[in-house]
Amino acid sequence: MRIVVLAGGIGGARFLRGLKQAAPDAEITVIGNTGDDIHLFGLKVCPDLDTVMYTLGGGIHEEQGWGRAEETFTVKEELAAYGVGPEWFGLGDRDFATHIVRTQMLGAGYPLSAVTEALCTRWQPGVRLLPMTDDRVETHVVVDTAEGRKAVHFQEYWVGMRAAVDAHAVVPVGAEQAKPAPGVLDAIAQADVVLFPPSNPVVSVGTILAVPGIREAIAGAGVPVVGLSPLIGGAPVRGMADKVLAAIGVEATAAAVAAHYGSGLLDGWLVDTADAGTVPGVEAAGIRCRAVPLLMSDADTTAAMARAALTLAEEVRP
Ligand code: FO1
Repeated sequence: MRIVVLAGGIGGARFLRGLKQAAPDAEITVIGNTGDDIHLFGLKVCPDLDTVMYTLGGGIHEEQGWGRAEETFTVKEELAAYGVGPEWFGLGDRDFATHIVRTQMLGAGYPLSAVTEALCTRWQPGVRLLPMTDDRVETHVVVDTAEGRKAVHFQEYWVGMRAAVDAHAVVPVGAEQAKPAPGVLDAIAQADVVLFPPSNPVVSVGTILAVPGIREAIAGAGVPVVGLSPLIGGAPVRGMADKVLAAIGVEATAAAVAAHYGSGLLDGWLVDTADAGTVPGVEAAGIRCRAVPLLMSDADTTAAMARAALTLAEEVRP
């Protein structure tokens, strides 16, 4: 079975671990969000691609869900000693090596997709990890600051400001000019099922869908598209998805996110048992809906979620 998964960071990566356990023989292609990418210290950092690669490759810092395990921060301390910031983004020594290799290869003319493939040769994530595009896309968030209303890089909003201020708009800068990376449209065309994991629907899945051609390819693939709600009981399980959902005028509920993706895209939607009351409403919107436990508390629960998504996909298969 060929499965395509649109993944962001922590939630998507954790779901993928369960999907691999639930469907060990499946051929999984991950279309990774690159809107979170940031240039720091002359290096290109790809947080969502690295989170998937490290999580599935066994190198992730498990509690954090990002960055490497057994990390040290000597380089970061030395940079701070020179007064070179930003200090709010915690890049560890092991993680720096990934960004140095990536930046070196990009500088030699390799596209991000080739660089990602090369990095995955070391990590063997057990999935094909494709960036959504090889072109530069950076998500910026419009906030009010002491200097007035301005757009800041997503990481500055998410990490630097801890999303403590309201987001007035979320803009994937460069998305309109971006092209799907090599292999992305083919993977969607050949997929037996497409999954939207519990990633951030605005800055992760939403950013991937903003690359011209990707949404259309998924909507037109004629195969089941099934999503899993990143919200349980009206709140994000982790992260601050509610902050960016508010920016686009979408209520932070499982049903509202399903409606946001729309029945033109989604065939099935899994909500947590806590939100079982929303099932009829989602089904009335033309999206088959089931309530199952969605808290990825351990590997077996996550695998059960993945199995439920694949089962729902078979139920809605045209
Ligand atoms: N998230 C934080 O909350 N604090 C950090 O200092 C931080 C550093 C960091 C470094 C590398 C990396 O790949 C991810 C990092 N993240 C950090 C997480 C990152 O902001 C998010 O994983 C994604 O951008 C959102 O999914």
